[in-house]
Amino acid sequence: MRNTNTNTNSIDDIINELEKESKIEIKIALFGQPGAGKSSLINALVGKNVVDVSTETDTTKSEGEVPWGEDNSNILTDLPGYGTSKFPAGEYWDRFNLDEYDLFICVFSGKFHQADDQLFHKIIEKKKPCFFVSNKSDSLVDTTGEKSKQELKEAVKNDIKKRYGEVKTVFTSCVTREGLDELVNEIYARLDDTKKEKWERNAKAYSLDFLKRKREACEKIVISKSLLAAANGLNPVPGLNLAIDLNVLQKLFKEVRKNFDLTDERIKKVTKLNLYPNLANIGNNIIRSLSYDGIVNLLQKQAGKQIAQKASRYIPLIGIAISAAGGYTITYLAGKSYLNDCYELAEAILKEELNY
Ligand SMILES: Nc1nc2c(ncn2[C@@H]2O[C@H](COP(=O)(O)OP(=O)(O)O)[C@@H](O)[C@H]2O)c(=O)[nH]1
Ligand SMILES: [Mg+2]
Repeated sequence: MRNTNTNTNSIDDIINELEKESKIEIKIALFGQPGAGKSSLINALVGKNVVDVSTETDTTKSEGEVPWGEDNSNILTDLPGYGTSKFPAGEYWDRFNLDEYDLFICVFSGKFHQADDQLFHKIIEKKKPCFFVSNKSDSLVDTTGEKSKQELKEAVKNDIKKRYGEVKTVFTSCVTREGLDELVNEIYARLDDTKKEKWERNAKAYSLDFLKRKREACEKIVISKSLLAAANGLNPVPGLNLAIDLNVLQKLFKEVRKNFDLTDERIKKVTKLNLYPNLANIGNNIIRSLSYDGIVNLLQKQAGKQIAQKASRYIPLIGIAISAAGGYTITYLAGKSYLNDCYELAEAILKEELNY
């Protein structure tokens, strides 16, 4: 028997919320000339190499859809050339279901390419959120040596403005990482409110500010999943008042770890750097706490020693906190402790990347 009706309702609400949240899709389309750096930018947004970057710029093919993030529910798409014989303009929009996209990013390097003009007009006509990325900003130089980098950027912006009016242009470099934090934030600004937090949880952080926001966005999931882990386990075994569902916690930990992109490989790499003494410990915790035993260990730390050592899905709480609220506090503290470990390690990695 579940505790009370009100309790059951609120748990159902949480389950509904989490289900809704997991079904949210973020779909972003990148287009632009081969060699402009679309694949490189996709990898930069995801934070790892998910698509091949081409060395032969004139033969680069479109990669198509790249699913990534929690449940692969984020999609970055590299759109092929518009209005070619293979993809005629008239069929293009429907063929790639472009109505479903949240955002369009036109990528170019150096001068804006006339060939992308038609598709961009179509996007504006359809009132879809869009902006420009002028990539390879590292190699933006005036061959005559007369103009400064800032002047070159102004010239690019003016060219865009003349064509399309006020549309944002972000200058990026996948080599120096210039503008990548701005890119991540410009995408955030254009997403629906319902999608913003998911973006914060999944996109690669290029600034300490974004990493903090990532932690906050993750904490909301920790709160609801901790409640679920405690409430789901209510009376699973006759004679026990409460148990904690380890399965729910394990999934939560995996998700948080993924949001901070802490693969075993990355953890080992950073802990070897010996940036500060505690880092190796934190890294070990993150890896170890993914097993049922590790989770029980973490729960015990929050609750004293009163949780039974039992590596089955449900961990009974004996003699303490005989209420869902008590179970929730313990699971929440465990979840938060896991999140803090992930954050601390990710912060050390980012500071290293930013040469702090
Ligand atoms: N200098 C410089 N080269 C870049 C940058 N971004 C991508 N590239 C290079 O440009 C080439 C084409 O990149 P790719 O991402 O495959 O372009 P795509 O055809 O638009 O997908 C590759 O050799 C990349 O390494 C950048 O910001 N600066
Ligand atoms: Mg490509």
